[in-house]
Amino acid sequence: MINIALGFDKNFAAYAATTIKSILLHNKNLKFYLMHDNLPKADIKKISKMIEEHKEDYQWIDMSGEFENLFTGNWKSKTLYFPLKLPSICDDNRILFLDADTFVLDDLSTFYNQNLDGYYLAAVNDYGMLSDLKTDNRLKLGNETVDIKEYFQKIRKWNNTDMQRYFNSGMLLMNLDEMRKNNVEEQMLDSLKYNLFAFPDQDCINYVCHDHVKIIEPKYNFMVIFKSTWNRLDDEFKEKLIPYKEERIRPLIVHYLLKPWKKPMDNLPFSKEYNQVKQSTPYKNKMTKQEMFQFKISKNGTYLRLFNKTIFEL
Ligand SMILES: [Mn+2]
Repeated sequence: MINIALGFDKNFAAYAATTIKSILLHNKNLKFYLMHDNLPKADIKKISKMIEEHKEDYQWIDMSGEFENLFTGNWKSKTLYFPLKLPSICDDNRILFLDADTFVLDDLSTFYNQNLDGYYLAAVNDYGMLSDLKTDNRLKLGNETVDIKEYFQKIRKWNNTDMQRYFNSGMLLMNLDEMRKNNVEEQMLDSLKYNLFAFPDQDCINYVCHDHVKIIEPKYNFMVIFKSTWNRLDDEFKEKLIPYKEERIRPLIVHYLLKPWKKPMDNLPFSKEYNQVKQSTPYKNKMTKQEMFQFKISKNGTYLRLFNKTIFEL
């Protein structure tokens, strides 16, 4: 049995459905834990039916009363906090948490059943963040902004060595037994009371689990990052990632920091396959707000698109 958890609201239902469908296409004997924030009944019905058609198991968890009034940064959705509660939501020994902007390309079972003895979880180093640390980017922190280096080095007090082990929270293979044994859920919820985290869920999980994480290869959370972030990566990372970027080798899990449903970004790694899979979900004809209305001003082009029709382009 493979337990898989996702957390999402109405805005991400179509993309969560695509993540789920990609898992269903390559895997068997699954149980989905679907944590949602006020998801309309119509969405619950559609996604449930899709999973039932594959004869797999699922459970909806209504999180609408939880995590009120916490800082959510640019994400503006409290769903990002949902994975913190998985040790008490799922009573099995492990679970795979995936963001609703991920895409699974293969059988998860060997990966899922790997040895996690002594670890709280397995995750992939956030190589995009290592690259962004070379910039003067400013991060939202409550009502203020702070320089990215100052945030990590002075506020979080994570030095370069710590940052090599700083993991991305879009894919977390959790050892729930070990987490429960060490009250990790309570520690994480507690840490939110005394800390303001710029990347709320991710920094909170890193803060508590840092010394107990098994850092694994990027192919288990191949992050599709901005071009400028890519250009600043250390050569060592670039070399490792290029075969996935060029679709010569299939990673197990793709994580879209740049979104494959936003045009004209549809030339991203594995985005053709992503959109094909999205076409086989109950959301194939549904356009989300992002898809209906796209506006961009940049050096490379300025355009306004409504319902996928270009209104103007410069
Ligand atoms: Mn994500």
